[in-house]
Amino acid sequence: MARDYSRFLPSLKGGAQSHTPTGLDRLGWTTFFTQQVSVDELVATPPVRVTSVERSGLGVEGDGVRTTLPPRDDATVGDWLLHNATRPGASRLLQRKSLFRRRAAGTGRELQLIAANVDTVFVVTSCNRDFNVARLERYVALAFEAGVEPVIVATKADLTDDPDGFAVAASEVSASVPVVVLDALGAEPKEKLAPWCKAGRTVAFLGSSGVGKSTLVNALSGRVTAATGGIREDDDRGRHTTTGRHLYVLPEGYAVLDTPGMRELQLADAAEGISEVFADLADLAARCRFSDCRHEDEPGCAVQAAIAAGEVDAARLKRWQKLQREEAFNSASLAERRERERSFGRMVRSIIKDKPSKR
Ligand SMILES: Nc1nc2c(ncn2[C@@H]2O[C@H](COP(=O)(O)OP(=O)(O)O)[C@@H](O)[C@H]2O)c(=O)[nH]1
Ligand SMILES: [Mg+2]
Ligand SMILES: [Zn+2]
Repeated sequence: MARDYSRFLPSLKGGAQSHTPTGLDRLGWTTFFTQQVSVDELVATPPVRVTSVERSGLGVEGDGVRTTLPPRDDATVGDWLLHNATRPGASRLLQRKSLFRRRAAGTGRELQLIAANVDTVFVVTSCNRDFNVARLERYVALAFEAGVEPVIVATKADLTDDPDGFAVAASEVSASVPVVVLDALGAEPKEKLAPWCKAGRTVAFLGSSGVGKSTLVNALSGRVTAATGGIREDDDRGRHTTTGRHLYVLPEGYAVLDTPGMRELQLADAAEGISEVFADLADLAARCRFSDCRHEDEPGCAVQAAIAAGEVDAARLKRWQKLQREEAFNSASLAERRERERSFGRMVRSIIKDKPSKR
């Protein structure tokens, strides 16, 4: 029996897309996901994308489907699920192209899922006191670690005399990260961000509160989609409040994610992302005489040699080392906590085993 499942096959094959995508395409469905699913599964459990996460459940959207699934910890906004209409809780979560996570603030410090299947993240700062190279490096490392392409966007170009100075400073974060400087309230955003806002793609915004993320979302969508101006989306401890994260599917056929501002961003399990941002330094370090070189006063240090030659900024080395220390501390404490939990489990099991009644 021939079944028509052509609507599940992405019609976008990359390259120039002149047509407006329909159905699942506009939600970001690609062959990456088709490959994970059998035809029978596609028909029985059609794909839906998580467009919002609330305490009460997951808002999902598919081709002709818009519903709410029971809350679950393993899914986040941007995820794809195979919608099981008879047992919604059993809907299968598909493997992700990319995943943003962060260490939760507070005592538990567990990893929180922020967003899945994002193609490009606009790391937003503004041409004012928010601008901070160390913070940009941190966000870009997070993006690299997540498997997402970062683009630095510096807003409020209209409020500075020196937009070019900010552009130059931002371009020093990483040679492989594009930089866009713009006035988010002006006419520029759509055109300047167009190279990354293509049909079938998903873009997201990261950055501190007040830098203009929601303003950009509204500029792209051409209407008021997200609330702007001092709306508290994140409490003092960096927890998301119920105003949550939303994925907006725009008429142009790409999806935009507006994430709450993140006041504290601790990197954990992000060693690769950090090495990618500081690839220039990591390459140099590989040429130091000692493999455990601290790049201080060791003989044969290629990093210090590059600093002496004026090829590398000493402050950049300091920021790299600080981020590495922080990441190592956070990752180690996670590993230690897991180990404590394991040994506690072992102890409980041995107590149960040694109970007098068992003898
Ligand atoms: N002059 C100017 N104001 C901006 C620009 N971008 C954002 N704003 C203003 O900055 C405030 C915070 O913007 P919002 O989009 O809410 O920031 P978010 O917290 O990152 O979502 C709002 O009052 C915006 O109108 C810009 O490029 N130029
Ligand atoms: Mg906002
Ligand atoms: Zn060295």
